Amino acid sequence: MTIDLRSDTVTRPTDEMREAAKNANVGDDVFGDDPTVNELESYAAELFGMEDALFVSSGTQGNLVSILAQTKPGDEVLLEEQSHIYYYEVGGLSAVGGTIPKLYPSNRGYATPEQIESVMRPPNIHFPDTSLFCLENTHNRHGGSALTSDQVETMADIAREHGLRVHMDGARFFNAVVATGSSPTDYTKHLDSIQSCLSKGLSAPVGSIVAGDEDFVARARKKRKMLGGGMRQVGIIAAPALYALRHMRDRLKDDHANAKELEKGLRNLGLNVWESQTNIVVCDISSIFDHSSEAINRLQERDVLIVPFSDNLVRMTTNRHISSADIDTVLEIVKEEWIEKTE
Ligand code: TLP
Repeated sequence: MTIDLRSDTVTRPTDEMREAAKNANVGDDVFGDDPTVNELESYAAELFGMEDALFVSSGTQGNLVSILAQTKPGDEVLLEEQSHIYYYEVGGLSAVGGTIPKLYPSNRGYATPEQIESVMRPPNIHFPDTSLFCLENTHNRHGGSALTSDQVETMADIAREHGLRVHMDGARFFNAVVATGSSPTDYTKHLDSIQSCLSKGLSAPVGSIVAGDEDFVARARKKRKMLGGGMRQVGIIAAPALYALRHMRDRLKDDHANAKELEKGLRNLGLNVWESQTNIVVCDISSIFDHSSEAINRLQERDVLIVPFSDNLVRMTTNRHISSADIDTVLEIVKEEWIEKTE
């Protein structure tokens, strides 16, 4: 049996989700007629403590419509230097939105006031308008690090002092909520908009939520339409998404516990591993291999799938299909393939 640690996006829908999809009441959502989507959007708005919410096809689309709804072409958008929006979203904010990114440094996703101030521009006729500040929680390329709500407040306050709006890429927002013990609204009260994926650890087959105030969501809805995301009898996928949002949040703690076991086990094997705060484990393989692809290929031959993060780093992501027995198996295979066979 393959042990798939490539991502939490590989999670398949549960039987309850398939059942919910089969039985969903549907209508034409572009007319606002789909009762299941409407139920999902109002449940999400309440859960996120925002005025309104929008169901979108993916995290990438959620971030893009959020940026488009809060900027104009030529604006500058502040992004963390390792952020998913900058790294992995095909440059959509520039290609589609006409905005330019400016990157701020951080310590695993948390930027101090000084770090944020260091990239702020003073008013000047030559400069673009800086209109949006984005943060990522949990932070993917920083190994699933979770911001606390106090950290989000500090970052958002500085951005606001400069007249910026604040967007959170919360693809794994509920991992942060579970890891810190804060409530969703402890975070969202500091935000203008949030994008949160339902298709990762929550295991829905498709979709993300975008939330914010009514005006923002109305603009985002129109941008989604522009991008071809006005879907029709979409209750078919909104029903499993609603199930995921209602019932799958608490289970994320199991993924975190398994990631912790994996982190500890790899360290016990003498490997250089980042501290794991949620469901992502990042390991530096440069003391053994010239390139991460070698480390990955060796595990793939034993049916363990992981992904590269750089020439030296690999990422392993726990998810609903990974048990604690699987972690033991992975550690045994790592010991054989990475340590014993390279001695
Ligand atoms: N991340 C995926 C890949 O794109 C790298 C993964 O396997 O982790 N924000 C963050 C922080 C994400 O990690 C992702 C997906 C997204 C946005 C985009 O979500 P989707 O894949 O639904 O467009």
